[in-house]
Amino acid sequence: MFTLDLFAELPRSADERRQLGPGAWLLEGFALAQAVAIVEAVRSVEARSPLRHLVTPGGYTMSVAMTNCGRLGWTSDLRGYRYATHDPLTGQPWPSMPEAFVELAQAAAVAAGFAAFEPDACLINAYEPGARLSLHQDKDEQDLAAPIVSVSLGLPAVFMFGGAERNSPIARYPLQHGDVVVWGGEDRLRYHGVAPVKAGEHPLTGSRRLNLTFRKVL
Ligand SMILES: O=C(O)CCC(=O)C(=O)O
Ligand SMILES: [Mn+2]
Repeated sequence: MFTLDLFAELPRSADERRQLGPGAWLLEGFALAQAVAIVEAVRSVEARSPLRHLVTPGGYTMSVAMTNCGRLGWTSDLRGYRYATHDPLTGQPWPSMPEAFVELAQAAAVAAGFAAFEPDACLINAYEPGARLSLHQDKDEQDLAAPIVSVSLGLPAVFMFGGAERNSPIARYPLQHGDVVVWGGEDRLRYHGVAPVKAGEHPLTGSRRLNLTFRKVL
């Protein structure tokens, strides 16, 4: 109720780190201070490269809407998954990655023990209630030495973190607004996904959850 809502809005300390694996960390609240600026920047990316529901090579339309910023952007169609320099929807290069995004991703990587992270792609995922991301590996990147840095904003979600095999046991971690998950090293190819997002309203993002994953492709 009223008191509980107040507590839910209290910023958590930025130094709560939970180790999820030898090379995997949940950095609670790590992106909270930059949240307003990130959401604004996402709006300007969306204005140039709109969110869209991609089709998988198997012909399935994804429930998560996606766009990108950075030198490369992840995309999918019936021909396969790939990174592209240009947005297939507009024919234009993806909007550039704001310097503040790079700095946040680098700081999170350092906090998780990965120095010198230079992301060249930022995939932006927008989840409306009910949207989900099924279990997958991030393996379209050539550089598997670099970690994945994943920033969550808006509505909460449950992150499913499996193992090296599709049928490995799956741990479930609640992700809140401002949380950052980093996985690399021997955890780099772990299967992961997001359970269906529950309906709700967030002061900053309204009825959606935003997620930004920073990757080093080349
Ligand atoms: O939304 C998330 O928390 C995870 C996103 C993800 O795994 C991806 O974009 O590949
Ligand atoms: Mn992923």
